Parts: sequence; C-alpha cells; structure tokens
Amino acid sequence: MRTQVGIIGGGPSGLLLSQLLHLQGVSSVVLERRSRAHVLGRIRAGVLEQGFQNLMRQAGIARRMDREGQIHSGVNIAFYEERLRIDLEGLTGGKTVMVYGQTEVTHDLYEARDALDGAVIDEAENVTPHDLQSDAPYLTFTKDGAEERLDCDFVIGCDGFHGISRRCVPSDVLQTFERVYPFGWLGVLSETPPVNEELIYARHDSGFALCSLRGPQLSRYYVQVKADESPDGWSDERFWERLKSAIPAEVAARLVTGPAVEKSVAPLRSFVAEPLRWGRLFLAGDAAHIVPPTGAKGLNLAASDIQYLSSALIDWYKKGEAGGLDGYSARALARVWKAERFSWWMTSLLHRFPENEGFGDRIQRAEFDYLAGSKAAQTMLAENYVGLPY
Ligand code: RFL
Ligand code: PHB
Repeated sequence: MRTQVGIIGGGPSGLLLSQLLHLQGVSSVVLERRSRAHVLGRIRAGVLEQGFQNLMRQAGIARRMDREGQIHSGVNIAFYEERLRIDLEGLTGGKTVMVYGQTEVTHDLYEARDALDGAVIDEAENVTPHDLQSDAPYLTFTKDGAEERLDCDFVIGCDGFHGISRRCVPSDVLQTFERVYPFGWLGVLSETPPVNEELIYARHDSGFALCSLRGPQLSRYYVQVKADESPDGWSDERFWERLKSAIPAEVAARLVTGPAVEKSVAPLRSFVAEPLRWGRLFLAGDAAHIVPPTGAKGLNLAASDIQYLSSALIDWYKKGEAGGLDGYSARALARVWKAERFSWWMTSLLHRFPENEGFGDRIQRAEFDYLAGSKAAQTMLAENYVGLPY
C-alpha cells in the first residue's frame, strides 16, 4: 500500500488532518488501533474554541455542530459560597466558546471520512514506523492477522499520550517536561437537566467540581478524587453527595440527580515533548502534549497543531515549500506552552492540594479575590478561555 501521508491514530487529530489533506488533494491513510465503536464510545471534551469551530467549517464538517452546538458567552467560577461570572464575550470583544461534545465531533469526522471514501483502517495492531530519517519512511502493522506495509512520504503521530510515535524519537533528541498532579477527576454523564445554563468551575471544602453539560437533558459533572481512585467505589449517591458539597449551596439546592449513564476517572497531568519533529515524523495533539482538563484546552490544542501541520503539508505538496514543515515544531510549541500555563493556573486556583494546605489555601483565596476585583485579571482568564489566536 502507498499513500502520501501515513497517520497513526484515528482520534480527532488524525481524522481532522486526513480530512483537511483530502480536500486539498493530498492522500493519507489513518491507522487506528481500537475498534470504531470504542473510539466513538469515549466521552471527553465538551468546550470548543472558535478556532476549532472554524477548522471544522474549513473541513466541511460543521453542519451538525453549527445546528446543535450551544454558544456560551460566559463562564462561572465559584469559590466556596461566592460566584463570579466571567463575561467572555464582553471582555474579549465578542468571542465566545461552543459546547459540543468531542464524541459528536469524532462521530461527524468519521461520517465525513466515510462519505469521501477516506481510508481509516481500524483495529490495526502493532503499528510500527520505519526509516523515519529517510525520504521514504514506511509503517508496518497487522490487520486481521495479516502483516501489512504502508509506504508514505511523512508519518504523523496522532496516537495520543499512550501511543508509540513519540517513543520512536531517540531519548537524546526528545526532551520531556511533566507535572503529575496528586488528584484526578471523576466524571459522570447523567440524563438530567443541567444545574446551570453556563459552566460552573467550583472550589469548596471538598475540593474541585465542574458542572458542565451536553444538552437540555444531558449533564456532565466532575469532582476531584484521588489520582488512582476507581470509579467502582463511587455509587451514584456518593457522587451526588460529593458534588453537592463542592458547589455553592444555592446551586446544590437546584441540582437534579439521576442514574449515571457513564462514570470514569481521568488523571491530571501537564506534559510537553520537544521537538515535535524528527526527520519525517511529526507529532500532534495528545501524542505531543497533555494539559489538565481544567482549562478545556486539550482538544483545542490538537486543532491548532493540525491547522499548522495541514497547511505546512499542503504547501509542501502544492508549492514545494518546506518552510511550514521546518517551522512547525517551534510554531506549535509557542502556542502549546501558553495553553500549558493557563491550564496549570486554572488547576492551581481551583483544586485542593492535600500537601499544601494552609499557605496554599490562602494564596488561592487571594487569587480568587484578585480575580473578582480586577477587570485585567478577568480579561486574562477570558482571552485564554476563548482561545489564543493561531
Ligand atoms: P486521542 O483522542 O487520544 O486519540 C488518539 C488515538 O490514537 C489511537 N492510538 C493508536 N493507534 C494506532 N496505533 C497505536 N499504537 C495507537 N495508540 C493509540 C487511540 O486509540 C486513539 O483513538 O488524541 P488526539 O486525537 O490528539 O485528541 C486529543 C483529545 O482527545 C484530548 O486532548 C481531549 O479529550 C482533552 N480534553 C478536553 N479538551 C478540550 O479541548 N476541552 C475539554 O473540555 C476537554 N475535556 C479532555 C476533557 C480529556 C479528558 N480525558 C478523559 C482525558 C475531559 C476529560 C475527562
Ligand atoms: C466537559 O464538558 O466535559 C468539560 C468542560 C470543560 C472542561 C473540561 C471538561 O474544562
């Protein structure tokens, strides 16, 4: 088999890249380790920046997103019993975010790839890149028990944090920067009306909580738990009690509870790998960097990587220009680090840090009071939350 661009990973990064390349006449094949049902069953992000939305429109996949996505012009921070609304639209000169689940984004991407006969090979096992430092790299993999080979010009690692592509870069080339937080998020999806029409990020005695949503009858809630905690120890009753203790009493009083239709724990981590290119291998999305979900930046960062990389590949194929590819790593990392900073800051403001009570709690209180009283601080939050420019 031969294609121009071999893409490892059929999450949002890989699918979006293959769609954008296809529309410009560049061929690609996506190799995904899991089944399609598994990929479509994952519940993750919910908040899309305008840059992400525009990329979906550019890729011709925005019809359902524009119909069903909800525009949010503000976001709320609750600190114990106090509540602060950040006027995203007013503070950023008209910018907003959209609430539309990653599950729906992935569904729309698969549908678009299918409609154009896009090559997405699922359940591709043992994907292994070869000759990445040559002009003729290739990938080997196993499909239905048979050994396959895919020859290509470039290999793009879109295979998430646990993928193999980043591990192909020699350790004397790749530098990694990491912070693992001493807690995770327990997320619950419930078929109940959301407690609030806008998101509420909350800090209370029991730690962090987030009230988010997917639709008028579908809510998404998170509470802070220990990093290694199993969701099995959390009955629905225990979850709702914890959530109520982590949000202001007036919000808890109108919370509608119900059975959880999904429950999972995600660890929190900040991670960046540098550089994002090694020979003919390029890294994008979670394969290259992880942010804690507090700033809603992970999927949105994947989109800016893909925007830079798709235009660089198109320039290479259409105009024979290598500048975009040569500059990709530095360009993408400049935006990545700003999102890392913001996500770390939101995480630090809103979680209970068990090892840092006392001084740390007072600093969080001071940070919240400063935010509540300073338009400059609120503008900082707003312009990062809606997304820094590409
Ligand atoms: P993905 O989605 O992890 O997809 C990678 C794909 O690669 C496959 N794969 C392999 N395929 C072939 N061979 C291998 N060896 C492979 N190894 C792995 C995997 O099966 C998978 O299909 O990475 P991608 O495409 O870069 O997308 C990144 C986003 O998924 C991620 O950043 C976001 O979900 C993060 N995130 C959020 N981002 C936001 O922008 N806004 C949010 O509100 C937000 N909330 C969240 C989040 C992530 C969460 N979790 C569970 C980590 C909330 C949560 C709880
Ligand atoms: C979500 O709705 O799943 C969500 C929203 C905002 C975040 C993280 C997750 O910061």
